[in-house]
Amino acid sequence: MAHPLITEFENAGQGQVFQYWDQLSGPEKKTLLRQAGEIDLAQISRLNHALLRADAGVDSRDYSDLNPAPYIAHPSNGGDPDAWKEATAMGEAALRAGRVAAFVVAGGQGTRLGFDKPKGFFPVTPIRQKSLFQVFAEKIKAAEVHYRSRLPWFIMTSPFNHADTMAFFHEHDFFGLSEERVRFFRQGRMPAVGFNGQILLSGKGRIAMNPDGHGGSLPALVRSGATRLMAENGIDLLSYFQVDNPLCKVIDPAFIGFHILGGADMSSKMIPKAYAEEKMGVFCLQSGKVVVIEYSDLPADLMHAKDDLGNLRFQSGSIAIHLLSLEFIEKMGAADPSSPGLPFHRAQKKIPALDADGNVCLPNSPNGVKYERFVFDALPFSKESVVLETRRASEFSPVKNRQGLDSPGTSAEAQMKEFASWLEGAGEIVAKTDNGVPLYPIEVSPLFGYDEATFLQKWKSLAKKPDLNQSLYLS
Ligand code: UD2
Repeated sequence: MAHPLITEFENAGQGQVFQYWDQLSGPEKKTLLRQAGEIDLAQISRLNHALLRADAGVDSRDYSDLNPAPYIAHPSNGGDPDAWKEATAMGEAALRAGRVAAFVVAGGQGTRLGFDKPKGFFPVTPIRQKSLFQVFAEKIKAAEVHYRSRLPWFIMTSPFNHADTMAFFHEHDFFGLSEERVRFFRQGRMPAVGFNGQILLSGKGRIAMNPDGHGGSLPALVRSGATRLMAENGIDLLSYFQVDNPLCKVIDPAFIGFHILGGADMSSKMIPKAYAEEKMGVFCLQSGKVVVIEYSDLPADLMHAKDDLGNLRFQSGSIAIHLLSLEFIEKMGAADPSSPGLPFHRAQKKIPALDADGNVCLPNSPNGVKYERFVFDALPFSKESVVLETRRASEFSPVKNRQGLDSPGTSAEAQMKEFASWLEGAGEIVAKTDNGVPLYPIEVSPLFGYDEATFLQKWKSLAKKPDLNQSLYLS
């Protein structure tokens, strides 16, 4: 008699998953059954029905009531310096009280960068070539020292990079952090399907599975016990960031303060987009709620629309930095049916899969879709939601592509420019090229200064200032 799971798949029209069953060894059968057991067939059927139609790639949502989302301006762009001071003081108090934990989503596959290891291992700093994970670890360590507080760090991996990520931290002694305060957990995964809705195989005994998107972080935070740990330790705020942006202020008191003062469940940082097609989600207001419309979904006329001053009307780009309150994560990530849950999106991909002869092949054009959830889809469920402007130069220079825009080269330059601006803020003169890049490489360890204010403090305390006319590493 067939295994009940096989019968279930056959009844759901997904019997092809087990078509090579008779050729599999005992352990291979076990692996396949384990993978198949993770799949919610009713959910796949619903998603296929809703998202696989020929026109489903074209977003069919109604955008007639879409308006730009209001945001709190940065002082360099007309924001109220007193309000920022008040918020910073409020955030610092929350940090000293130990209310905050850091959280990085590092489960993505980083295919664009062409790096065959987890993206957090990528060397990014201009001189020391520190990895992304090391940069974040040192920022957290520095904030712990500065606020005399404990800052736990949650790291979401995927089932594909979990073991490697943990090994990397062990190998590097957790970059000086206390091991018990760094917690790893895996996000969920979803099967890839062909355009006919059939679940794809990546081997005769293996289903083509993918991470379920960074939106999977909310259920994973609950499922893994991270939220329970937060509650037990008096932590009610989570500082969320992506693994690809070394300039990110992992811990930002002003942001924390505005989130608390605004009574928000989920808050976000924005920068004005550099140009209409820049690949960033855009903060909008829809039915009175803040939402992010991903760049690929924003209709062209809205993407290019200008306001009376000639600026982009929908200019607020998301740099994927958020603050989330514990209660909100618990509500959004709960497994019970009362949780609103996040919608899935489809992404057309070239998925390595078995062909009709049972050989694995990487197609030249998309052969199916991955289903993913996006964390920013939680925003409209937030009772209040603060959108805070930040400066691109000081907070956003991700490493996404091998070359060109958002590449290791542009990110190293942006880091050096930022470090140079800190030195200039201290009254120093930094020699630069015509493009404003420091002539001599500069790197400031987060342990020396992790933002302009902490840098200034340390710089002023130096009895003897280093020579700026040579490569400079400050640690
Ligand atoms: C994201 C945003 C975009 C903009 C940009 C800023 C989406 C859909 N788009 O674009 O609007 O804000 O960032 O840099 O988010 N990840 C996981 N698990 C997954 C998938 C992704 O942990 O299953 C992580 C990944 O490791 C990375 C982050 O999420 O840290 C962003 O993923 P991405 O590279 O797919 O997002 P991107 O650059 O297309």
